Amino acid sequence: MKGWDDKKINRHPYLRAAPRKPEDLERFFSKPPVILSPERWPDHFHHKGSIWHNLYRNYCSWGRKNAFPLARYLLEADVSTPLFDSLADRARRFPPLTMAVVDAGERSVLEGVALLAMEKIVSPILIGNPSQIQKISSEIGLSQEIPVVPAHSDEDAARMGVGLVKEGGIQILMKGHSHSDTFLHPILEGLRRKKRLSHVYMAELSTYGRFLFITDAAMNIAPDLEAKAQILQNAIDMAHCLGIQEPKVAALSAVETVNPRISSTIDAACLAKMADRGQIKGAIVDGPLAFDNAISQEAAKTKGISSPVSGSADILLLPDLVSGNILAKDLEYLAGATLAGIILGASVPVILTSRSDPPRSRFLSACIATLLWHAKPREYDGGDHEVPFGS
Ligand code: COD
Repeated sequence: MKGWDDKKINRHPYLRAAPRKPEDLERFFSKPPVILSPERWPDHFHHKGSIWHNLYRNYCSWGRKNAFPLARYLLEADVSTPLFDSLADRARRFPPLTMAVVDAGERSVLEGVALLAMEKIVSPILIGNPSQIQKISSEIGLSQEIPVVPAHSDEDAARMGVGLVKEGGIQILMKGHSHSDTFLHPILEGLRRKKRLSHVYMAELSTYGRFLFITDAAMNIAPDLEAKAQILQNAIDMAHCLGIQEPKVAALSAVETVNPRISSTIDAACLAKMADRGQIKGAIVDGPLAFDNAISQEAAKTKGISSPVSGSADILLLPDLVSGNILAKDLEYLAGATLAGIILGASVPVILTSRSDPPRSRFLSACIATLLWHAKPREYDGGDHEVPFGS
């Protein structure tokens, strides 16, 4: 598993002692909690407001029962993500929203939920197989007081999640271990509004000083120009909600010149012109751009391109789901990006991360969902769920 890297574990006295198998839990919990003493942590632990600081503070009040998910979280938190940390801090200031988790009976899903519940970012409701949920919850020290709604299959769980949102009182919906398409069908049927639904991966990388919004890598398979314009507007609105006032958008293709044989170059050029004419609002859009000249001014200079977006793109609009998905996972696995994933345009913010994404991605996605909900509470709170897209 990605997070369980022996080199990383051995760097920290606490993690070295953390259990790697459920059987080790007993032995681990019998040790005195002094292993979590701040003197033994790295320097950045001491920064007030840092993840490490918050976790230590919370650990003191949660007790040792929660040490296991905490250890996992710390392991993954051994990546510096100042941008995500500051958004998480903003989310901590709000009272917890209620979040339903569809198909929750899987370890990394429940570890993400445990972190969120412990930090009181959300109040979770779990949907899925009750005995599976109970077994994993007790292994990881997740409170037994979290409500569980039984479901017999992932389709059943997705339908129930959508049903609960429509009944009211659920402000965020999270995909657990179900397949994306199984999760998305009932959402399209039940939570569609006037907007097209689209997905954004937010990526933070140590090599790039700002967030990268990657869209659409998980929902719209082969969008046409009209769909791309809507996907882009959703991402721009999301950036505004998170405080990026005039995001810079790179409409990506393989090259930076229009080539009639590469249709994504034509779409990208049209999107840039649509933004010039006010058909897409609130962003500086340029395209076509190739990935290198979108994120590197040097690369753009070498190719003789002068673009206000080069080197400082906030949003990457991808030609299709396949290229977007490969880019997001490349960044995650080869460049160490931390990702959060959100579906926009539904009647509540919907969290969609890959099933292999770590608990920390789920945690950060829920922080983003919280901020989005609070940025537009009237839009999300009790709106009409039945307005079909395109009508
Ligand atoms: N927003 C709003 N309405 C939509 C959207 C959208 N993004 N997509 C389709 N619709 C509407 C259509 O207009 C139509 O009225 C109805 O929904 C059904 O449309 P279909 O038949 O094209 O859609 P489905 O239900 O067959 O498929 C929709 C999915 C989102 C499930 C599909 O596009 C899909 O499987 N996407 C990829 C999901 C995935 O596997 N991701 C993996 C990466 S994690």
